[in-house]
Amino acid sequence: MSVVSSDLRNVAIVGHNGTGKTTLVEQMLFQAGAIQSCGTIENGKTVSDFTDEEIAKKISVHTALCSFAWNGKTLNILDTPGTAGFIGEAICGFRSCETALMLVDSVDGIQIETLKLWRHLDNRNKPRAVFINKMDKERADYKGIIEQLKERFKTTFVPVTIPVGSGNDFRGVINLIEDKAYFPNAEGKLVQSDVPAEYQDLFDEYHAQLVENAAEGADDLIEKFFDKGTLEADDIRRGLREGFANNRVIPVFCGEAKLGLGVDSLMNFIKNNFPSPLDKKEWILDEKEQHRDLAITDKGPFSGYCFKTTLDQFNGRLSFIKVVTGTLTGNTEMVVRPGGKKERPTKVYRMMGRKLVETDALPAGDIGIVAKADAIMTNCTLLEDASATFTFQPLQLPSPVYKLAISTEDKKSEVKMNEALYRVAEEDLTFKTGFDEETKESYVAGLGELHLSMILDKIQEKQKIAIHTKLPRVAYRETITKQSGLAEYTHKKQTGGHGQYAKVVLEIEPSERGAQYVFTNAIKGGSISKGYIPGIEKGLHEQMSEGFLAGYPMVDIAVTLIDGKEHPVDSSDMAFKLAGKGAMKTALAKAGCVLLEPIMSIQIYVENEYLGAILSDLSSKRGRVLGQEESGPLQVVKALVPQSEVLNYVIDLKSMTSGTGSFDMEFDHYDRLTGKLADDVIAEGRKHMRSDEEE
Ligand SMILES: Nc1nc2c(ncn2[C@@H]2O[C@H](COP(=O)(O)OP(=O)(O)O)[C@@H](O)[C@H]2O)c(=O)[nH]1
Ligand SMILES: [Mg+2]
Repeated sequence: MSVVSSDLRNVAIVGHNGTGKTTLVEQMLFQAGAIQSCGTIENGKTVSDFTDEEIAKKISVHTALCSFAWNGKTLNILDTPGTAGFIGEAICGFRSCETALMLVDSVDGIQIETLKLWRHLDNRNKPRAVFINKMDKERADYKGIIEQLKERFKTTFVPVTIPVGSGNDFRGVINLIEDKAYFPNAEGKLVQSDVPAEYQDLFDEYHAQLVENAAEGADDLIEKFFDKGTLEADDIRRGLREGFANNRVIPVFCGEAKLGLGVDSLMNFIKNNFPSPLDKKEWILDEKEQHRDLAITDKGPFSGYCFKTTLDQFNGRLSFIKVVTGTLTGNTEMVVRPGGKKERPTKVYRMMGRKLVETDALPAGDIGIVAKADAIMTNCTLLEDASATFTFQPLQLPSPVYKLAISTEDKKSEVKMNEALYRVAEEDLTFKTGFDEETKESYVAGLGELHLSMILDKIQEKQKIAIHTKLPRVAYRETITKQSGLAEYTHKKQTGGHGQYAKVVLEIEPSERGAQYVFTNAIKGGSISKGYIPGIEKGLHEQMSEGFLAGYPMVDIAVTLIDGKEHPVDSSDMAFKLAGKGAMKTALAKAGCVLLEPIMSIQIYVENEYLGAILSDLSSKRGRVLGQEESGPLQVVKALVPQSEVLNYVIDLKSMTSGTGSFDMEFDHYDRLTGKLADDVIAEGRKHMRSDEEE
């Protein structure tokens, strides 16, 4: 059966870890008849938690796509992880879906990731609904949780379903729009019935609120509501639909995902009232790098983007594609930007957890899979019309803030480790790996401890290798503080036939911060031939990269070559390189070498109550606060802090803010390090210098 764009509903299921997202998706699939029985987290057989690590750890780590039919519509549901380290995967979900469904626990209410994900949805102005799950839990409090949401997020929450009973006694839901109740029968199947008489008062109370909130969804309905004091059923639906699509009202549902209670009311609301992709627009960058809206439409040539890539053991590279305009089929020829390579998919698929289901076509607004298209990477724009010049807005992902140095026992393990790490980095753009030339360490960088440990554990287990981690070395630098005065060095050796001879006289002085290296040739009268100058410079560079005090690269030095001497037979590039290096070393000894440390610019996002703790911690870390401003419910603190103090900031901030804080960090500049801290770094650095010399 072919799918039309107006029948599509794309929904990202988000929420704090353990609120029941994966279980809810399983029930949706079951009730829609897409699967014959329900797997559970406990037996490790759910459709959307299918990777070995997810089954073993019982948490979602990847975003899984499930496409299925529900009462004539096609739902693309993305089950996202709710743990901080895997926010990148949740962002893939936001990017590709027009709407989100936030799961909240009926007892725990708003949790850390609820807050953070809410902020992400706000930043994207994404329409969202809330499902208050686990109504069967003791002390479940539907009304209380809705009050908590209102208090916290200061927007209009409108209950669409309400629970019948609560905790042990939870037995069904009342649908306020339909004026019906749903209870499971003896076989566990949901049966529609009238609203129980003892619930009529509660129904009336909630229904009155529903009408009032629906009126807020559209301006003309507000007037109508004030005139008549109520709204007709169709107007209520329209008000909710428009209010939801414009992110003015947030419909709230309740249920028990484990048993499927409340799930069909939710799916029906999605089917009837969630916007189709045709009602929404995509953000693009035009040829002048200006942001523009692009309507999602089935007209015109195919365009779309890849929002996620997985490297599947059996199917090779799988590219998750959002179709924006036109239709994508196996025959669609497209150009891939950036890069400009051509691809033709041959086949296109829908997805059901790990299973690919071949389909004829993916219409505009649809989400599907192209396999083995090696030119397509996450964030690529795909265009059938090769002359089109726009690109789609890439995923707005957080950059890695937690770095570890890694090593293995032997070369063979290292090769295996690196291959595996590069594959992960291709799938997960919040993860980076590489070799740091300065500190001579291999590293991994990610969003936190759990993020990195899950990646490394999986590789150790699969490749049967041991990976050791430690905090990375800080990339200190060295520089000088005064003029050296004249410094000279003669390299002279007589070994059998040819000798070696070169003499260099130079002077060094500090240059401005950031200048790195400045070279002036002030030789008069040609005491050294021009041809030897590059050799001398090579020697200078070598000494600068080896450092003087503690083995760290030297920066911001101006070198003036003043004089020297050459020999008609015994001089060579090599001899001048060694003389240059020697003269540099002599000069450094006289130029007051000091250590420089990297200073990071950091932006910290915390709630007001943690501000005091954050500021005093920054000052104990030798940080300098540059400013502080309010951004919605958060305080944003900008500061400069030495890198050596914030290698573990992910962990420190987590404990200071009960996990609610977050931060971005980037290198800013180098600054002088003095006193005992500098002495310690120098002593440590000298140990390495000595062991290097011994090698
Ligand atoms: N009591 C109760 N437990 C539930 C319900 N829904 C899910 N769970 C359990 O909550 C745990 C977390 O569920 P999961 O679907 O993995 O949550 P996710 O992390 O949000 O995907 C599992 O042990 C589920 O069996 C529910 O409605 N009631
Ligand atoms: Mg899950």
